Amino acid sequence: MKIVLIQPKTFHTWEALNLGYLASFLRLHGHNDLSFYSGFFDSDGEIIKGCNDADIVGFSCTSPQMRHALNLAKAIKNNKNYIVFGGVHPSALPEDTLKNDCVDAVVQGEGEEAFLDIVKGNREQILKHPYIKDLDDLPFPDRILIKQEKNIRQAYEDNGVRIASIFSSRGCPFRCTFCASHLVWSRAVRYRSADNILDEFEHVVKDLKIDFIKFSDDTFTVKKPLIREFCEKKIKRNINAPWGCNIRVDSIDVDMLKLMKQAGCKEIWIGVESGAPKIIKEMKKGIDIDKVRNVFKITAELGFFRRAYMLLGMPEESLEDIKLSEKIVDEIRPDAVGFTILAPYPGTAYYDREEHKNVDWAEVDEYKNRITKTKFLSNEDLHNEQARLVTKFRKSIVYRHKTQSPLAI
Ligand code: B12
Ligand code: SF4
Repeated sequence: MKIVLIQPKTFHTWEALNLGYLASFLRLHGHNDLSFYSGFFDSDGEIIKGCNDADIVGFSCTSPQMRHALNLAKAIKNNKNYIVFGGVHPSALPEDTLKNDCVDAVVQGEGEEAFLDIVKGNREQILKHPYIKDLDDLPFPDRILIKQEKNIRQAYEDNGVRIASIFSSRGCPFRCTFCASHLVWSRAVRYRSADNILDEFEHVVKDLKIDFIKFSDDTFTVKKPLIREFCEKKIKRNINAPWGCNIRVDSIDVDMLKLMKQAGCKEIWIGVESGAPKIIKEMKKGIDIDKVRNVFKITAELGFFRRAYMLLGMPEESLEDIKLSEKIVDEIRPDAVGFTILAPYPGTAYYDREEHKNVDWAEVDEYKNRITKTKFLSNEDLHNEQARLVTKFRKSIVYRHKTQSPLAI
Protein backbone atom coordinates (compact mmCIF):
# COMPACT_ATOMS: atom_id res chain seq x y z
CA MET A 1 0.00 0.00 0.00
CA LYS A 2 1.51 3.32 -1.09
CA ILE A 3 1.07 6.13 1.43
CA VAL A 4 1.99 9.76 0.69
CA LEU A 5 2.25 12.36 3.44
CA ILE A 6 1.98 16.04 2.57
CA GLN A 7 2.89 19.16 4.53
CA PRO A 8 1.21 22.00 2.63
CA LYS A 9 2.72 25.43 2.16
CA THR A 10 2.75 27.97 4.94
CA PHE A 11 4.40 31.24 5.97
CA HIS A 12 7.22 29.45 7.78
CA THR A 13 9.34 26.47 7.00
CA TRP A 14 7.72 23.74 9.01
CA GLU A 15 9.65 20.75 10.24
CA ALA A 16 6.70 18.39 9.77
CA LEU A 17 7.53 16.42 12.90
CA ASN A 18 3.83 15.51 12.99
CA LEU A 19 4.18 13.57 9.75
CA GLY A 20 7.53 12.23 10.94
CA TYR A 21 5.70 10.80 13.95
CA LEU A 22 2.97 9.25 11.77
CA ALA A 23 5.61 7.75 9.48
CA SER A 24 7.69 6.11 12.19
CA PHE A 25 4.54 4.75 13.82
CA LEU A 26 3.42 3.23 10.51
CA ARG A 27 6.87 1.73 9.98
CA LEU A 28 6.73 0.21 13.46
CA HIS A 29 3.59 -1.58 12.30
CA GLY A 30 5.08 -2.83 9.06
CA HIS A 31 4.01 -0.14 6.56
CA ASN A 32 7.10 1.01 4.74
CA ASP A 33 5.94 2.29 1.35
CA LEU A 34 5.93 5.91 2.45
CA SER A 35 6.77 9.17 0.73
CA PHE A 36 6.68 12.77 1.87
CA TYR A 37 6.29 16.14 0.15
CA SER A 38 6.57 19.65 1.55
CA GLY A 39 4.72 22.60 0.01
CA PHE A 40 7.66 24.73 1.04
CA PHE A 41 10.32 22.81 -0.84
CA ASP A 42 8.44 20.80 -3.51
CA SER A 43 6.43 22.27 -6.39
CA ASP A 44 2.72 21.49 -6.79
CA GLY A 45 3.61 19.58 -9.98
CA GLU A 46 6.06 17.35 -8.11
CA ILE A 47 3.59 16.73 -5.30
CA ILE A 48 0.72 15.86 -7.62
CA LYS A 49 2.93 13.58 -9.70
CA GLY A 50 4.19 11.89 -6.52
CA CYS A 51 0.61 11.00 -5.63
CA ASN A 52 -0.16 9.36 -9.00
CA ASP A 53 -0.37 5.81 -7.76
CA ALA A 54 -0.96 6.53 -4.07
CA ASP A 55 -3.51 4.52 -2.13
CA ILE A 56 -3.69 6.87 0.83
CA VAL A 57 -2.70 10.53 0.91
CA GLY A 58 -2.46 12.29 4.27
CA PHE A 59 -2.47 16.09 4.61
CA SER A 60 -1.38 17.87 7.79
CA CYS A 61 -3.09 21.22 8.26
CA THR A 62 -3.06 24.25 10.45
CA SER A 63 -5.63 26.81 9.32
CA PRO A 64 -3.26 28.79 7.07
CA GLN A 65 -2.32 25.54 5.31
CA MET A 66 -5.89 24.59 4.37
CA ARG A 67 -6.10 26.52 1.09
CA HIS A 68 -3.02 24.89 -0.39
CA ALA A 69 -4.02 21.48 1.00
CA LEU A 70 -7.47 21.63 -0.60
CA ASN A 71 -6.07 22.81 -3.94
CA LEU A 72 -3.65 19.90 -3.98
CA ALA A 73 -6.28 17.39 -2.79
CA LYS A 74 -8.64 18.44 -5.61
CA ALA A 75 -5.90 17.82 -8.15
CA ILE A 76 -4.91 14.49 -6.58
CA LYS A 77 -8.34 12.97 -5.87
CA ASN A 78 -9.33 9.99 -8.03
CA ASN A 79 -11.51 6.89 -7.63
CA LYS A 80 -8.71 4.81 -6.25
CA ASN A 81 -7.07 6.93 -3.58
CA TYR A 82 -8.27 7.78 -0.09
CA ILE A 83 -7.54 11.29 1.14
CA VAL A 84 -7.17 11.98 4.86
CA PHE A 85 -6.87 15.36 6.57
CA GLY A 86 -5.39 15.77 10.07
CA GLY A 87 -3.88 18.50 12.25
CA VAL A 88 -5.27 21.50 14.14
CA HIS A 89 -7.69 22.86 11.54
CA PRO A 90 -9.46 19.62 10.61
CA SER A 91 -9.55 18.80 14.35
CA ALA A 92 -11.37 22.09 15.00
CA LEU A 93 -13.76 21.84 12.05
CA PRO A 94 -14.08 18.18 11.02
CA GLU A 95 -17.53 18.43 9.40
CA ASP A 96 -16.63 21.55 7.43
CA THR A 97 -13.43 19.89 6.24
CA LEU A 98 -15.40 16.84 5.09
CA LYS A 99 -17.76 19.01 3.03
CA ASN A 100 -14.98 19.18 0.46
CA ASP A 101 -15.50 16.30 -2.01
CA CYS A 102 -11.78 15.73 -2.22
CA VAL A 103 -11.57 14.83 1.51
CA ASP A 104 -12.53 11.25 2.41
CA ALA A 105 -11.76 11.28 6.14
CA VAL A 106 -10.66 13.54 8.98
CA VAL A 107 -8.57 12.59 11.98
CA GLN A 108 -9.27 14.63 15.09
CA GLY A 109 -6.53 15.05 17.67
CA GLU A 110 -3.59 12.70 18.02
CA GLY A 111 -2.90 11.00 14.72
CA GLU A 112 -0.71 7.93 15.15
CA GLU A 113 -3.29 5.30 16.17
CA ALA A 114 -6.09 6.75 14.05
CA PHE A 115 -4.03 6.90 10.88
CA LEU A 116 -2.82 3.33 11.39
CA ASP A 117 -6.47 2.35 11.75
CA ILE A 118 -7.25 3.97 8.39
CA VAL A 119 -4.30 2.25 6.75
CA LYS A 120 -5.66 -1.03 8.11
CA GLY A 121 -9.01 -0.34 6.42
CA ASN A 122 -11.21 1.71 8.78
CA ARG A 123 -13.41 3.90 6.56
CA GLU A 124 -15.20 6.00 9.18
CA GLN A 125 -15.27 9.61 8.06
CA ILE A 126 -14.25 11.18 11.37
CA LEU A 127 -11.82 9.29 13.58
CA LYS A 128 -10.83 10.25 17.09
CA HIS A 129 -8.75 7.74 19.00
CA PRO A 130 -7.98 7.74 22.72
CA TYR A 131 -4.65 9.34 23.54
CA ILE A 132 -1.57 7.12 23.67
CA LYS A 133 -0.94 6.54 27.36
CA ASP A 134 2.82 6.33 27.47
CA LEU A 135 4.65 8.64 25.07
CA ASP A 136 7.82 6.59 25.52
CA ASP A 137 6.05 3.92 23.46
CA LEU A 138 6.21 6.17 20.39
CA PRO A 139 9.17 5.73 18.08
CA PHE A 140 11.16 8.91 17.40
CA PRO A 141 9.88 10.86 14.38
CA ASP A 142 11.31 9.77 11.04
CA ARG A 143 13.43 12.83 10.26
CA ILE A 144 14.88 11.32 7.10
CA LEU A 145 11.52 10.78 5.41
CA ILE A 146 10.42 14.35 6.19
CA LYS A 147 13.68 15.58 4.64
CA GLN A 148 14.55 17.52 7.73
CA GLU A 149 17.98 18.35 6.36
CA LYS A 150 16.24 20.92 4.12
CA ASN A 151 14.75 22.69 7.15
CA ILE A 152 18.05 22.51 8.96
CA ARG A 153 19.80 24.13 5.99
CA GLN A 154 17.12 26.82 5.88
CA ALA A 155 17.66 27.50 9.60
CA TYR A 156 21.40 27.65 8.94
CA GLU A 157 20.90 30.19 6.16
CA ASP A 158 18.66 32.29 8.42
CA ASN A 159 20.65 32.04 11.63
CA GLY A 160 24.02 30.49 10.93
CA VAL A 161 23.08 27.63 13.25
CA ARG A 162 21.88 24.10 12.55
CA ILE A 163 18.64 23.87 14.54
CA ALA A 164 16.15 21.04 15.06
CA SER A 165 13.07 20.66 17.26
CA ILE A 166 12.11 18.03 19.80
CA PHE A 167 8.87 17.58 21.76
CA SER A 168 9.21 16.37 25.35
CA SER A 169 5.48 16.37 26.09
CA ARG A 170 2.03 16.69 24.56
CA GLY A 171 -0.58 19.03 25.98
CA CYS A 172 -0.82 22.23 27.98
CA PRO A 173 -2.85 22.66 31.17
CA PHE A 174 -3.43 26.41 30.70
CA ARG A 175 -6.38 28.14 29.10
CA CYS A 176 -5.19 31.12 27.10
CA THR A 177 -8.15 32.17 25.00
CA PHE A 178 -6.10 32.91 21.86
CA CYS A 179 -4.62 29.41 21.70
CA ALA A 180 -5.85 26.32 19.83
CA SER A 181 -3.35 23.81 21.19
CA HIS A 182 -5.91 22.07 23.44
CA LEU A 183 -7.83 20.90 20.38
CA VAL A 184 -5.23 18.39 19.40
CA TRP A 185 -3.61 17.62 22.73
CA SER A 186 -6.27 18.44 25.35
CA ARG A 187 -5.35 20.05 28.64
CA ALA A 188 -4.13 16.84 30.24
CA VAL A 189 -0.40 16.84 29.70
CA ARG A 190 1.53 13.66 28.92
CA TYR A 191 5.27 13.56 29.37
CA ARG A 192 8.11 11.47 28.04
CA SER A 193 10.66 10.16 30.51
CA ALA A 194 13.92 12.09 30.93
CA ASP A 195 15.92 9.21 29.46
CA ASN A 196 13.67 8.91 26.43
CA ILE A 197 13.95 12.66 25.74
CA LEU A 198 17.72 12.52 26.14
CA ASP A 199 18.02 9.51 23.84
CA GLU A 200 16.32 11.49 21.08
CA PHE A 201 18.33 14.61 21.95
CA GLU A 202 21.56 12.66 21.63
CA HIS A 203 20.48 10.96 18.41
CA VAL A 204 19.39 14.22 16.76
CA VAL A 205 22.53 16.13 17.76
CA LYS A 206 24.87 13.37 16.59
CA ASP A 207 23.14 12.04 13.50
CA LEU A 208 21.87 15.33 12.13
CA LYS A 209 24.89 17.37 13.29
CA ILE A 210 22.74 19.83 15.19
CA ASP A 211 24.14 22.89 17.01
CA PHE A 212 21.01 23.90 18.88
CA ILE A 213 17.89 22.02 20.01
CA LYS A 214 14.57 23.80 20.16
CA PHE A 215 12.08 22.25 22.54
CA SER A 216 8.81 23.07 20.82
CA ASP A 217 6.59 21.98 23.71
CA ASP A 218 3.82 24.42 24.56
CA THR A 219 5.41 24.90 27.99
CA PHE A 220 8.58 22.94 28.72
CA THR A 221 8.65 23.53 32.45
CA VAL A 222 5.22 22.32 33.59
CA LYS A 223 6.50 19.25 35.42
CA LYS A 224 9.43 20.56 37.41
CA PRO A 225 10.78 17.23 38.77
CA LEU A 226 10.99 15.90 35.21
CA ILE A 227 12.92 18.93 34.00
CA ARG A 228 15.27 18.65 36.97
CA GLU A 229 15.87 15.00 36.13
CA PHE A 230 16.36 15.87 32.46
CA CYS A 231 18.97 18.52 33.32
CA GLU A 232 20.82 16.36 35.84
CA LYS A 233 20.96 13.41 33.46
CA LYS A 234 21.98 15.59 30.52
CA ILE A 235 24.96 16.79 32.53
CA LYS A 236 25.78 13.27 33.71
CA ARG A 237 25.51 11.81 30.21
CA ASN A 238 27.79 14.56 28.94
CA ILE A 239 25.40 15.64 26.20
CA ASN A 240 26.68 19.12 25.58
CA ALA A 241 24.58 20.70 22.84
CA PRO A 242 22.79 23.90 23.85
CA TRP A 243 19.02 24.19 23.80
CA GLY A 244 16.07 26.52 24.29
CA CYS A 245 12.47 26.17 25.37
CA ASN A 246 9.15 27.88 26.03
CA ILE A 247 8.54 28.65 29.67
CA ARG A 248 5.83 30.47 31.59
CA VAL A 249 6.87 32.90 34.29
CA ASP A 250 4.74 30.96 36.77
CA SER A 251 6.29 27.58 36.00
CA ILE A 252 9.87 28.38 36.93
CA ASP A 253 12.04 29.18 39.94
CA VAL A 254 15.60 30.38 40.45
CA ASP A 255 17.05 26.99 41.35
CA MET A 256 15.53 25.41 38.30
CA LEU A 257 16.79 28.20 36.05
CA LYS A 258 20.28 27.75 37.45
CA LEU A 259 20.14 24.03 36.80
CA MET A 260 18.80 24.57 33.28
CA LYS A 261 21.67 26.97 32.61
CA GLN A 262 24.15 24.42 33.87
CA ALA A 263 22.58 21.85 31.55
CA GLY A 264 23.17 24.04 28.50
CA CYS A 265 19.88 25.93 28.21
CA LYS A 266 20.80 29.16 26.43
CA GLU A 267 17.48 30.59 25.30
CA ILE A 268 14.09 30.90 26.90
CA TRP A 269 10.96 32.04 25.14
CA ILE A 270 8.26 33.61 27.25
CA GLY A 271 4.68 34.55 26.44
CA VAL A 272 4.41 37.95 28.13
CA GLU A 273 1.56 38.91 25.80
CA SER A 274 0.60 42.24 27.40
CA GLY A 275 1.64 44.78 30.00
CA ALA A 276 -1.98 45.56 30.90
CA PRO A 277 -3.38 43.47 33.77
CA LYS A 278 -6.87 43.91 32.31
CA ILE A 279 -5.77 42.31 29.04
CA ILE A 280 -3.84 39.50 30.75
CA LYS A 281 -7.06 38.74 32.58
CA GLU A 282 -9.15 38.91 29.41
CA MET A 283 -6.89 36.37 27.70
CA LYS A 284 -7.00 34.09 30.78
CA LYS A 285 -3.22 33.98 30.66
CA GLY A 286 -3.13 33.75 34.45
CA ILE A 287 0.26 35.38 34.96
CA ASP A 288 1.33 38.22 37.18
CA ILE A 289 3.17 41.20 35.71
CA ASP A 290 5.47 41.52 38.72
CA LYS A 291 6.50 37.93 38.12
CA VAL A 292 7.26 38.81 34.50
CA ARG A 293 9.57 41.60 35.72
CA ASN A 294 11.21 39.29 38.23
CA VAL A 295 11.81 36.41 35.81
CA PHE A 296 13.31 38.72 33.18
CA LYS A 297 15.58 40.27 35.81
CA ILE A 298 16.82 36.92 37.12
CA THR A 299 17.26 35.39 33.68
CA ALA A 300 19.28 38.43 32.55
CA GLU A 301 21.54 37.98 35.58
CA LEU A 302 21.92 34.30 34.79
CA GLY A 303 22.89 35.10 31.20
CA PHE A 304 19.97 33.59 29.28
CA PHE A 305 19.00 34.89 25.85
CA ARG A 306 15.36 35.84 26.53
CA ARG A 307 12.70 36.17 23.91
CA ALA A 308 9.33 37.76 24.72
CA TYR A 309 6.15 37.22 22.74
CA MET A 310 3.71 40.13 22.80
CA LEU A 311 0.17 39.98 21.45
CA LEU A 312 -1.87 42.93 20.19
CA GLY A 313 -5.56 43.03 19.36
CA MET A 314 -7.49 41.47 22.23
CA PRO A 315 -11.14 42.61 22.00
CA GLU A 316 -10.93 44.97 25.01
CA GLU A 317 -7.55 46.45 24.13
CA SER A 318 -7.17 50.22 23.93
CA LEU A 319 -4.25 52.43 22.96
CA GLU A 320 -3.45 52.88 26.66
CA ASP A 321 -3.18 49.09 27.05
CA ILE A 322 -0.75 48.91 24.13
CA LYS A 323 1.29 51.66 25.79
CA LEU A 324 1.45 49.45 28.90
CA SER A 325 2.75 46.61 26.72
CA GLU A 326 5.38 48.93 25.31
CA LYS A 327 6.31 50.00 28.84
CA ILE A 328 6.78 46.43 30.06
CA VAL A 329 9.04 45.64 27.07
CA ASP A 330 11.04 48.78 27.90
CA GLU A 331 11.40 47.53 31.45
CA ILE A 332 12.20 43.87 30.92
CA ARG A 333 14.52 44.45 27.94
CA PRO A 334 14.15 41.09 26.20
CA ASP A 335 16.98 40.10 23.87
CA ALA A 336 14.40 39.34 21.21
CA VAL A 337 10.77 40.36 20.99
CA GLY A 338 7.85 39.74 18.66
CA PHE A 339 4.65 41.77 18.38
CA THR A 340 1.92 39.77 16.73
CA ILE A 341 -1.72 40.61 16.09
CA LEU A 342 -4.33 38.19 17.44
CA ALA A 343 -5.58 35.82 14.74
CA PRO A 344 -8.96 34.24 15.51
CA TYR A 345 -8.07 30.85 14.06
CA PRO A 346 -10.55 28.00 14.47
CA GLY A 347 -9.96 26.42 17.85
CA THR A 348 -9.34 29.75 19.59
CA ALA A 349 -12.03 31.48 21.64
CA TYR A 350 -12.27 34.20 18.98
CA TYR A 351 -13.29 32.05 16.06
CA ASP A 352 -16.86 32.81 15.05
CA ARG A 353 -18.40 30.44 12.54
CA GLU A 354 -20.66 33.03 10.98
CA GLU A 355 -18.33 36.01 11.04
CA HIS A 356 -15.34 34.09 9.72
CA LYS A 357 -17.03 31.80 7.22
CA ASN A 358 -15.44 33.48 4.21
CA VAL A 359 -12.01 34.12 5.68
CA ASP A 360 -9.10 32.64 3.78
CA TRP A 361 -6.77 31.72 6.66
CA ALA A 362 -3.81 31.59 4.31
CA GLU A 363 -4.10 35.38 4.31
CA VAL A 364 -4.05 35.72 8.10
CA ASP A 365 -0.80 35.73 9.98
CA GLU A 366 0.81 37.94 12.56
CA TYR A 367 1.63 40.65 10.01
CA LYS A 368 -0.92 40.16 7.23
CA ASN A 369 -3.99 39.93 9.48
CA ARG A 370 -6.65 42.26 8.05
CA ILE A 371 -9.59 41.13 10.17
CA THR A 372 -8.77 41.74 13.82
CA LYS A 373 -9.95 44.92 15.46
CA THR A 374 -10.76 45.76 19.07
CA LYS A 375 -13.56 47.69 20.79
CA PHE A 376 -11.36 50.77 20.65
CA LEU A 377 -8.94 50.20 17.78
CA SER A 378 -9.48 49.58 14.09
CA ASN A 379 -7.45 47.01 12.18
CA GLU A 380 -5.45 49.89 10.73
CA ASP A 381 -4.75 51.27 14.23
CA LEU A 382 -3.46 47.85 15.26
CA HIS A 383 -1.18 47.64 12.24
CA ASN A 384 0.10 51.17 12.89
CA GLU A 385 0.86 50.27 16.49
CA GLN A 386 2.52 47.05 15.43
CA ALA A 387 4.66 48.92 12.89
CA ARG A 388 5.56 51.57 15.47
CA LEU A 389 6.63 48.94 18.02
CA VAL A 390 8.53 46.90 15.46
CA THR A 391 10.41 50.06 14.48
CA LYS A 392 11.09 51.09 18.05
CA PHE A 393 12.39 47.65 19.05
CA ARG A 394 13.92 46.87 15.64
CA LYS A 395 17.27 45.86 17.10
CA SER A 396 15.69 42.93 18.92
CA ILE A 397 12.65 42.21 16.80
CA VAL A 398 11.94 38.59 15.84
CA TYR A 399 11.28 38.38 12.14
CA ARG A 400 9.52 35.48 10.63
CA HIS A 401 12.61 33.65 9.45
CA LYS A 402 15.22 35.13 11.76
CA THR A 403 15.39 33.87 15.27
CA GLN A 404 18.48 35.68 16.48
CA SER A 405 19.96 32.77 18.28
CA PRO A 406 22.83 33.82 20.56
CA LEU A 407 24.95 31.28 18.72
CA ALA A 408 24.44 33.32 15.58
CA ILE A 409 25.51 36.64 17.05
C1 B12 B 1 5.98 24.35 17.17
C2 B12 B 1 4.88 25.21 16.59
C3 B12 B 1 5.21 26.14 15.61
C4 B12 B 1 6.60 26.24 15.03
C5 B12 B 1 6.81 25.12 14.03
C6 B12 B 1 8.12 24.46 14.29
C7 B12 B 1 8.19 23.21 13.52
N1 B12 B 1 8.02 22.10 14.18
O1 B12 B 1 8.36 23.27 12.36
C8 B12 B 1 6.56 27.64 14.32
C9 B12 B 1 7.10 28.68 15.27
C10 B12 B 1 7.33 27.74 13.01
C11 B12 B 1 5.05 27.81 14.15
C12 B12 B 1 4.52 28.65 13.24
C13 B12 B 1 3.17 28.91 13.15
N2 B12 B 1 2.20 28.46 13.97
CO1 B12 B 1 2.48 27.15 15.32
N3 B12 B 1 2.60 25.86 16.64
C14 B12 B 1 3.55 25.10 17.07
C15 B12 B 1 3.05 24.17 18.18
C16 B12 B 1 3.55 24.70 19.52
C17 B12 B 1 3.41 22.70 18.01
C18 B12 B 1 3.09 22.11 16.62
C19 B12 B 1 3.68 20.73 16.47
O2 B12 B 1 4.58 20.49 15.69
N4 B12 B 1 3.22 19.79 17.29
C20 B12 B 1 3.75 18.43 17.36
C21 B12 B 1 3.05 17.51 16.38
C22 B12 B 1 3.47 16.08 16.64
O3 B12 B 1 1.69 17.66 16.60
P1 B12 B 1 0.62 18.05 15.46
O4 B12 B 1 1.23 18.89 14.43
O5 B12 B 1 -0.60 18.54 16.10
O6 B12 B 1 0.32 16.61 14.82
C23 B12 B 1 -0.42 15.58 15.45
C24 B12 B 1 -1.93 15.66 15.18
O7 B12 B 1 -2.39 16.94 14.91
C25 B12 B 1 -2.16 14.72 14.05
N5 B12 B 1 -1.91 15.15 12.68
C26 B12 B 1 -1.24 16.20 12.21
N6 B12 B 1 -1.20 16.16 10.87
C27 B12 B 1 -1.82 15.05 10.45
C28 B12 B 1 -2.05 14.55 9.19
C29 B12 B 1 -2.74 13.33 9.07
C30 B12 B 1 -2.96 12.77 7.72
C31 B12 B 1 -3.25 12.68 10.23
C32 B12 B 1 -3.99 11.43 10.10
C33 B12 B 1 -3.01 13.21 11.50
C34 B12 B 1 -2.30 14.38 11.61
O8 B12 B 1 -1.21 13.70 14.33
C35 B12 B 1 0.02 14.30 14.79
C36 B12 B 1 0.71 13.32 15.71
O9 B12 B 1 -0.14 12.93 16.76
C37 B12 B 1 1.50 24.31 18.03
C38 B12 B 1 0.72 24.21 19.32
C39 B12 B 1 0.36 22.79 19.56
N7 B12 B 1 0.75 22.31 20.70
O10 B12 B 1 -0.24 22.13 18.73
C40 B12 B 1 1.35 25.67 17.38
C41 B12 B 1 0.18 25.90 16.41
C42 B12 B 1 0.01 24.70 15.53
N8 B12 B 1 0.64 27.01 15.60
C43 B12 B 1 -0.31 27.80 15.27
C44 B12 B 1 -0.14 28.88 14.40
C45 B12 B 1 -1.34 29.78 14.25
C46 B12 B 1 1.05 29.13 13.74
C47 B12 B 1 1.28 30.23 12.72
C48 B12 B 1 0.19 30.34 11.69
C49 B12 B 1 1.53 31.52 13.46
C50 B12 B 1 1.44 32.75 12.61
N9 B12 B 1 0.44 33.53 12.90
O11 B12 B 1 2.21 32.93 11.72
C51 B12 B 1 2.62 29.81 12.09
C52 B12 B 1 2.48 29.05 10.77
C53 B12 B 1 2.04 27.64 11.03
C54 B12 B 1 1.53 26.92 9.83
N10 B12 B 1 2.07 25.76 9.54
O12 B12 B 1 0.65 27.34 9.15
C55 B12 B 1 -1.63 27.40 15.88
C56 B12 B 1 -2.57 26.80 14.85
C57 B12 B 1 -4.01 27.24 15.01
C58 B12 B 1 -4.82 26.86 13.81
N11 B12 B 1 -6.12 26.75 13.97
O13 B12 B 1 -4.32 26.69 12.75
C59 B12 B 1 -1.17 26.46 17.02
C60 B12 B 1 -2.16 25.35 17.38
C61 B12 B 1 -0.84 27.31 18.27
C62 B12 B 1 -1.95 28.22 18.71
N12 B12 B 1 -1.59 29.42 19.08
O14 B12 B 1 -3.10 27.94 18.74
N13 B12 B 1 4.37 27.03 15.02
S1 SF4 C 1 -0.66 29.92 24.86
FE1 SF4 C 1 0.85 28.53 25.68
S2 SF4 C 1 0.41 28.49 27.91
FE2 SF4 C 1 -1.40 29.34 26.92
S3 SF4 C 1 -2.77 27.58 26.59
FE3 SF4 C 1 -1.59 27.86 24.69
S4 SF4 C 1 0.16 26.56 24.85
FE4 SF4 C 1 -0.70 26.77 26.92
